[in-house]
Amino acid sequence: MYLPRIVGLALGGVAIAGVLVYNGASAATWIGLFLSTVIWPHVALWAGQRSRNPYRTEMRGLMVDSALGGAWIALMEFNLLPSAVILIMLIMDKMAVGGTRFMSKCTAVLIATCAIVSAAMGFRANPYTSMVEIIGALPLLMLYPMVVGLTAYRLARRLREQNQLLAEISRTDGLSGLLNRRYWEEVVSAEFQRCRRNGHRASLLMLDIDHFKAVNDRHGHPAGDEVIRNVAAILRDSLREHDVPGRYGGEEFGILLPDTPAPGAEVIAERVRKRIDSASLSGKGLRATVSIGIAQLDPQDMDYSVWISHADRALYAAKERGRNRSVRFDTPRPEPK
Ligand code: GH3
Ligand code: MG
Ligand code: MG
Repeated sequence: MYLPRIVGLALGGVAIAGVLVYNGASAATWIGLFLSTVIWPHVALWAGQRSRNPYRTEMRGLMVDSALGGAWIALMEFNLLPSAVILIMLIMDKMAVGGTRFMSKCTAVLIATCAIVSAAMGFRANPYTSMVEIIGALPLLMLYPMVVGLTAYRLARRLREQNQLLAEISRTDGLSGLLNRRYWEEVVSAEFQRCRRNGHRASLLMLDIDHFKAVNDRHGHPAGDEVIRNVAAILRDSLREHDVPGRYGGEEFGILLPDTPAPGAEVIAERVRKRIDSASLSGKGLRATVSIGIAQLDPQDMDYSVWISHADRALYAAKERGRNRSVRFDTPRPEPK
């Protein structure tokens, strides 16, 4: 609230000064004006930065703004235009920040302060507004709504950016940086529908790290995590731009290969497998192999989960046949290597 407050109070100060000049106010009143419009915003910033609950401190600061506004309306002896402008600006920004409830609370504080100060002054009222006072109130009337509008826009934009970030985080698996299972399956489902509509061919790979439990048991979970991260990095590096890898489960990955019939998928699977086989997968030089199941989309499949289960069955077959290999669904013999 620092910028809108510093601008709003400065402009409010100008509006009030217009009246004080006209009324020939005392030195004490001028000092009061200086304190409440020039010094107070800095005090509010300082208090907010030191606070353990900056939000609550800021809300209290906004209430102080209203109290000060009420006091100044009484001190201006209800000079009509500046009083009305200050009142409506203080209502508007409270509404923008905290809705009708917060606005009502602050306005009640404003009215109470105004009543107390006015009573102390013997309820003096002098509502006539001169030309000088009209001119003094104009900057507040014209500029402050722009500042509040800009602040609201900036907040809305930040909210949108944070929502986008949140959406991205909710799609991503934290360890590997690949899509998480839920979103990867959504992409597979969408591709499944697309291929059914237009007759395109696509394939899935299911990849599982071999004897991964042993890696964890021998080298510890952090080393296992590093292996998972490095396998994910190799996947990202060795796939084409429109291929979609995801982390399906613990040490199991799914890879969607759009516009790729089974023979092409086998080439890609072998490329990935060999790269992982020959790579060092941790700082300590850990090695690991993977088994890969391959399934081309079958137009007979009822839904995408059948397609995934075919790739899974092929993966199971690759494990059965000795691991560190890729196997195509429905192939009678292990793939020649
Ligand atoms: P196989 O060759 O048959 O796949 O043997 P495996 O040992 O890889 O298979 P298994 O499914 O028995 O073990 C998988 C292990 O992966 C067990 C689990 O502790 C480990 N694991 C799963 N998720 C993570 C993870 O996020 N980090 C680490 N470090 N380990 C994980
Ligand atoms: Mg495994
Ligand atoms: Mg597994």
